[in-house]
Amino acid sequence: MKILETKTAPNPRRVRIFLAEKGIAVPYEEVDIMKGAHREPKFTSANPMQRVPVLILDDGTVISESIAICRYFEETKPEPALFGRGALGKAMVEMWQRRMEMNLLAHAAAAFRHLHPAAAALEVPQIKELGEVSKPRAQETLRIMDAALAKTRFIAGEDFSVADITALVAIDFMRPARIARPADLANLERWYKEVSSRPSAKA
Ligand SMILES: N[C@@H](CCC(=O)N[C@@H](CS)C(=O)NCC(=O)O)C(=O)O
Repeated sequence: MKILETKTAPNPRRVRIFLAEKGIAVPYEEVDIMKGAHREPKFTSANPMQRVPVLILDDGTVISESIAICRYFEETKPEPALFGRGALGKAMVEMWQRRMEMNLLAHAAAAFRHLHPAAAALEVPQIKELGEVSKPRAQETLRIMDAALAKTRFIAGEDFSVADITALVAIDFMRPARIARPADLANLERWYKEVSSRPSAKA
C-alpha cells in the first residue's frame, strides 16, 4: 500500500492529518505537481483526474479523492471515529465536511489557482475575477463557522472530525491564497488554536 501525494498541497494534507489521528502509517511517494508529474502517463493511468492524493492498495486497486481515502481508513480502523457516530452524528459530520469542502477549501483553492503566479501552470487559463470573487465567499464561510463554534467545541459537534480537518487545511491554505482571516471571529480563533495545536496538524 502507498499514497501518492504532494507534501505542500492541501488535499494530501487532509489525508495525512486523518491518518495521524487514526495512528495509521502508510508510505508516501512524492509527486511533483508543479513540474507536471501528475500528467505523466504512469500517474494518469492510476488517476485519470490527474490529482493527488491517490491511495494504491496492495492488489493495485486505486482510490482517489481525499474523502474516499479517509472513508476507506475509517472502515478499516473505526477508532477514533472521525466521520461521526450514530445517525445524527454522522449526518452532522457529513453536512459540515461538505460545507467546509465546497464553501471554504474550494474558495481558497480557487483564489490560489486563479491569482497566484505559482499556480499559472496548474490553472489554464487563470481567471482573475474567479480568484477575487472567491475571497469574500471564503470569509463569509468563516463567519458561519464562527456562529456555529459559539455553540460547539468542534465544527460538527463535541467531537473532533474530518470536518475539522478540512476546515483547518482550508484555513491554513488561505495564507498562500492571500485571503485575510477576519480578526473579530473569537470562536473561530478559539477553535483554530485548539485544532492546530493537535499533534496531527504537523503531519
Ligand atoms: N477532489 C480532490 C481534489 C484533489 C486536488 O485538487 N488536488 C490538487 C492538489 S491539492 C492537485 O492534484 N492539483 C493538480 C492540478 O491541479 O493539476 C480531492 O479531494 O482529493
